[in-house]
Amino acid sequence: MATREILVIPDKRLRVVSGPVKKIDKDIRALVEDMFETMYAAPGIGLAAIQIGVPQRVVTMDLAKKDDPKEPQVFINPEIVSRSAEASAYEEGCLSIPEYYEEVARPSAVKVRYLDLDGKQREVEATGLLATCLQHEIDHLNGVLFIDHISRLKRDMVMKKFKKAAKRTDGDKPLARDDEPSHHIG
Ligand code: K1U
Ligand code: ZN
Repeated sequence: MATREILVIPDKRLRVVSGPVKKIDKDIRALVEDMFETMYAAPGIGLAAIQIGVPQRVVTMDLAKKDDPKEPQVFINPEIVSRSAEASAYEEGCLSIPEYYEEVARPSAVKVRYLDLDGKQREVEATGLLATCLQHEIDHLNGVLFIDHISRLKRDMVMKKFKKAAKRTDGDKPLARDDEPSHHIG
């Protein structure tokens, strides 16, 4: 088990559409373990695999109240099969957009089909926080972020702030191969 680094905007990998899990094997089980460790450490109530750079359709979640026993849930290849016409707004956060919270309106109920860790097909009729969190995480699997559901003005402001922060910390990082300058002095 390991805690993995959570990608933060404007990291382009957060815009990748994740691929379906074909076989639930030991690698997927190890990924799920790492996702729970990373999610609990953050701390967060949900995590999509792409947030740790793995483009596979895997989501972990735990909506248990603070001080209550853990309620870990895994959703593999989740898909929304129906959504309510009625919408409700909930203040959302995102581990890939730290310390930014904004209200988002989404369908208040969704039916989600998914595979559990044993490969069994299941369905859940979600309302409340579970409905919000499932929609937020399934968005991640499709390269969509919750700021895509807010006004352009607010989104641009958030992106500007995080782009500036990324530029500041870029100087601290060693160059990756792709970032190496193409011309050298001396
Ligand atoms: O996907 C993520 O980035 C995780 C995100 C899930 C989420 C939160 C709220 C609404 C929709 C989806 C988070 O977990 S943000 C952190 C958070 O909400 C939280 C952290 C600690 C205690 C309670 C909540
Ligand atoms: Zn998120």
